[in-house]
Amino acid sequence: MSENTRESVTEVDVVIVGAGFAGMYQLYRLREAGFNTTVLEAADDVGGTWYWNRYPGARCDILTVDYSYSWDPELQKEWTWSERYATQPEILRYAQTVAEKHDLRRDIRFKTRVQSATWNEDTKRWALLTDQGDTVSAKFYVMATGCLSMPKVPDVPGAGQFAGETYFTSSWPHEGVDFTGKRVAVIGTGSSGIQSIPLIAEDAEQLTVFQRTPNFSFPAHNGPVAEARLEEYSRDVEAYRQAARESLIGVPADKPTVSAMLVDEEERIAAYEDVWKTGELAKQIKFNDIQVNPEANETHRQFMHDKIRNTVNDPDVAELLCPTNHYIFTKRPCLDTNYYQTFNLPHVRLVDLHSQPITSITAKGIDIGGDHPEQLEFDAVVFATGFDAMTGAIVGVDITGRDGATLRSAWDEGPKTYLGLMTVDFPNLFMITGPGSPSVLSNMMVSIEQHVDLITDTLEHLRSNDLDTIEPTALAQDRWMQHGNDFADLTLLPTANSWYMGRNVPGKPQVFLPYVGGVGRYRAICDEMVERDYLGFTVG
Ligand code: FAD
Ligand code: N01
Repeated sequence: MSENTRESVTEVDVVIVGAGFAGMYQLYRLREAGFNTTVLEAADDVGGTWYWNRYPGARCDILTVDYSYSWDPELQKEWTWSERYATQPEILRYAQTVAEKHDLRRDIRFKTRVQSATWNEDTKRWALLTDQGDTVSAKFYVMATGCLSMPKVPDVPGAGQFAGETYFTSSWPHEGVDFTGKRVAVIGTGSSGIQSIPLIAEDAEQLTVFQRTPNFSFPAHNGPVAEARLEEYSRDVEAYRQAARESLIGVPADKPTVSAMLVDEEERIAAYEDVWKTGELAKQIKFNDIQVNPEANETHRQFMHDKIRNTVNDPDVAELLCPTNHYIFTKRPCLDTNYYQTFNLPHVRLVDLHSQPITSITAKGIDIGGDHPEQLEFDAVVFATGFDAMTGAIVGVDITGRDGATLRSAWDEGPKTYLGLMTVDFPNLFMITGPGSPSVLSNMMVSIEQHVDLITDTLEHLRSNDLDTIEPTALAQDRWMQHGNDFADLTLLPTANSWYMGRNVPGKPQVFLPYVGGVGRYRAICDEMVERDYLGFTVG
């Protein structure tokens, strides 16, 4: 019998699904704590996001000195990032270096996708069935499957009919793509589209960008990390990291204390100019009412419109690029290099899908309708259409908990969690940066490390107290969801058609997915929960 047959069962203490930054650190911590742990990963190497998203221009949008692990002081000292926002290959190399240094790969099974997971109430164990036909049985099960790892299925009429080259930014070919001399279409103008469009335009003979919603994008001003910024970081790295853990979004930054409506226009514009010149996501919100007061928000939105109008030569194209249907910072803002300038190039065209909607993708290209229907022909079509964010990869596994409860049904009307960590009826199942935690509203590295530390400490607590299971109470879960929704509703964030609200995926329940309270506040809540003997959890 081969090792991987349906009858083959591997027994471990903990199974982790996913070998991105979350799964890698979780493996390290659990191994150090003496838990027999295995990781199952669909890809053929570590890196997660940075393994899959290899499109031209892929970079992080949090300065990489911040977007890096803090748990390996030696690595922290030795590793130097070559740019403010490192490229995907450099971040992937970093993940691979960590895997090598800590010999992580020996406990990771690559090319193994988890299909289902079932809780057995008698044995108090999870059984995970893989696409290799074998089962991994574990007492504890950690989903480190990522928030932006399940690509959205293209909901464009005729998708799949195109006979030319088709690419997805979310699973770009490892060998790269040569667009030289080609007629290329890019669908989508979120962060992935905005990063890749200028570079695709450099090579393509013709580039047509299909835009449904324009986004706010700031110049990244990439280059070496400024000396002053490096100094701020290296003066006392541990203090800097601690400040990140206690901050709003996981990067040390002053909290705005002044209303945009209480300063004069000159001061406001100077603040917005500063944001434009700095290109740092973590330092973009200059006034305390930008995310809560439409009038205040409008002042920053108008500033951005002026910047776009001053950059794009054709006034009609500039207007199309000005976001008017959502407030600034209610969708994740983008960082770019020459995005708006790209529309000044003679071989680049912008198609506004509101006036000329896609009627169908055809074998030869894309047909658009409206008052001026056209049949456009392409050699390559790039989908930069995003992800089924935060819940997609979790419910992508067929998870069955106590008494046959399925996670898909439990989350029918939107995800329900306590602290974004666990769900009622699914004992011993943890989610790293799950819905209901700060997660994608933060520097993910900080949120990942906090969840991994919390999960590891929890498993150690159970072990040292001879306890087998942990699960939230229904009351705690209900109250946490209520708190998260109430908090989000105090802001403008739920008003946008964003993936934060699940509005990008047809039929997905519309609830605000991450916790808006900030990483510092959330950490304090988790710490208090532990101090009060796992308040809101039933342990047994
Ligand atoms: P991932 O890196 O997504 O890893 C999840 C892994 O789980 C994947 O390897 C996947 O193959 C595997 N997996 C999923 N389902 C299964 C299954 N059923 N069976 C087996 N394996 C499975 N965040 C920031 O904070 N700053 C940034 O600058 C930033 N830039 C980003 C840029 C891009 C292009 C994208 C897409 C996201 C970015 N993010 C950024 C968010 C990013 O996803 C996180 O920062 C972080 O990398 C997530 O790590 P993770 O380990 O939680 O998940
Ligand atoms: O995805 P998105 P993404 N027809 O959902 C459009 C992180 N990230 O991969 O807005 C036509 O933002 C869609 O239009 P609309 C970051 O957190 C970071 O770009 O739904 N268009 C939108 O324009 C980011 O927020 C970086 O109207 C369709 C685009 O496709 C998150 O990942 C880089 C369509 C999708 O944008 C997701 O970013 C990359 C359709 N049927 C990603 N369906 C950094 O810079 C969708 N669209 C660090």
